[in-house]
Amino acid sequence: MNGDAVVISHGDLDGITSGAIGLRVFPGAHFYFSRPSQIANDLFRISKYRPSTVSISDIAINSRRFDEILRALDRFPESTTIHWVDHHPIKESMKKKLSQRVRLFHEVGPCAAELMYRNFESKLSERAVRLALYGAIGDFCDDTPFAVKHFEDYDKRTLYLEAGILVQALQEIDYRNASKDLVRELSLGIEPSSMNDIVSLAIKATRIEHEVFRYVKNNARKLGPIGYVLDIPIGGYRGKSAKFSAYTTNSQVGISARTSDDEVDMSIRRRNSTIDLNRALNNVLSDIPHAQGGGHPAASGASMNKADFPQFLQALAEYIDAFSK
Ligand SMILES: [Mn+2]
Repeated sequence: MNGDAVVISHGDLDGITSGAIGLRVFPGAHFYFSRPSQIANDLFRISKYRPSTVSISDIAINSRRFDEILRALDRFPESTTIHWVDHHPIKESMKKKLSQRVRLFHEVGPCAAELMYRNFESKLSERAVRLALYGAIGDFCDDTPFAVKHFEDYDKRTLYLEAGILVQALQEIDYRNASKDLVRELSLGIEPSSMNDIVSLAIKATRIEHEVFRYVKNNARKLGPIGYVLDIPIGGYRGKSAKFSAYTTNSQVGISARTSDDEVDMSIRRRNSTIDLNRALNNVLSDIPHAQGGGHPAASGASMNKADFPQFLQALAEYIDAFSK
């Protein structure tokens, strides 16, 4: 693979659609999934192949791993062009440092797929707009000027159906294997409604989601402004069950947590609130050793030692109460 192009993206719908746009810009590129905790390692590995181009999309830059990422970027030959397109919050100082080596296209608000489209627009056909819109729907970034303008060009309801099929099917796909094919198919312009296996999975996932809702309704607990549910008896559905926890307990923030051995890992969502969850976590987690987390203002995640979870809930509840006053 020496000298080839490489596209790296995240495993959720925005990641998959921004990756598919990457494959349209760089046809024949190798495709890999990554995530914030893995990207430095993945870049180290890929640098050995001296690729001509690397396109990274929808991968948040973790401040704890920033130095590692810079070291990995230094391993690439000068001749490698590296594009990094992302929409997760990042410190201005890190942005500057990163820009010395990569072509950074960063904006908070739009999804990564929209940013990929806008960054490479001159090399893309109109088909890629639909991918950008599916990513926007997937990441709840469908109210940007770009998205609103382009929804007018199609029947928006059909776009939501196509994107909804993908969102739902992704709950039931082992993303490292099966979704690689999905990225390829999307990059070829195949619509989700034409992928029989994806449609079946989407229906299955939707039925399971209704069960998850009933489970959360019966099992979510409340601590002040937080509704939370522990260890739902089914894999995945974490963002959804976090959201349901907030609603079914009439709370501003919902958490769905999964415990394993000594660790607890959770998805966090807000409901009828403007609180910035990424900022809240930065604040609250700094007092908890070995904890990490962050993400978007409306959707974040965190992990920590199981024993610290009650203290975390209490601290987050106090932070939310102080914010709402
Ligand atoms: Mn995203």
